[in-house]
Amino acid sequence: MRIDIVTIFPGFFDVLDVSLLGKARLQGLLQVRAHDLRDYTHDRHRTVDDTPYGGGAGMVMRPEPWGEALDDVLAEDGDPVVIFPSPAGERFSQPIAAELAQEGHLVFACGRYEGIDQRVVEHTAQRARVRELSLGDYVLNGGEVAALAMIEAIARLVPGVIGNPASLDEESHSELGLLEYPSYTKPAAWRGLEVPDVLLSGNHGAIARWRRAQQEERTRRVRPDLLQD
Ligand code: JBK
Repeated sequence: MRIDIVTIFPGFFDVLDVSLLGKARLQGLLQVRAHDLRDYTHDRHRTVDDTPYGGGAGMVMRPEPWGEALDDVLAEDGDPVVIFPSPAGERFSQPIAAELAQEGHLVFACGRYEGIDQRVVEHTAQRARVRELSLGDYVLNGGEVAALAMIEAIARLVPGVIGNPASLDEESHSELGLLEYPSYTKPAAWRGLEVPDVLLSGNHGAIARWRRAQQEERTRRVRPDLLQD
């Protein structure tokens, strides 16, 4: 999978050099390139923003540098999906991550300030598949951190990136709408706290039932919204 990112902070994406995704890049499973939006400006101050038409607080990203940056990135091979992380987008989720993991090429367009001139999204949709995706209902300073979270969620589902695909199966529980059960490892007693007896019993049926009951209890308690439908 190839991932291009357009941002005024390419350094944000240096973290993709480490851990599992760093290894996937070294193995050639993942190619990531961060492009500096300011390289597509032509004025001395490399200006990427301006005041909003209609008034209001904050600044809006000007369309021209975005147009040129996306011209460049989209001129290359393939049939990419262009993702605009935005609090006004559709909610990102595990099924969307799984869908995007099937793609050969993703482009993340990371806006700052009050967002990007909407015509950039509109124009891009005339030449590529576009998704406006939101990580959640809170305020970030820009799309970069949201893009990083989405990239991690998507890239780990690319075949070969995770060493043990069985760990992906277990997580499908969360896709099925329940939170995960609590996990424990050695020692069996630690600072006066014990691992639940059933997990030491060797009774696989009892363990599976206990874990399922824990998932249901946790979900009812902290995420009752997942049980609604
Ligand atoms: C938010 O994807 N988001 O959730 C996002 C992107 C850019 C700015 C934001 O405030 N929430």
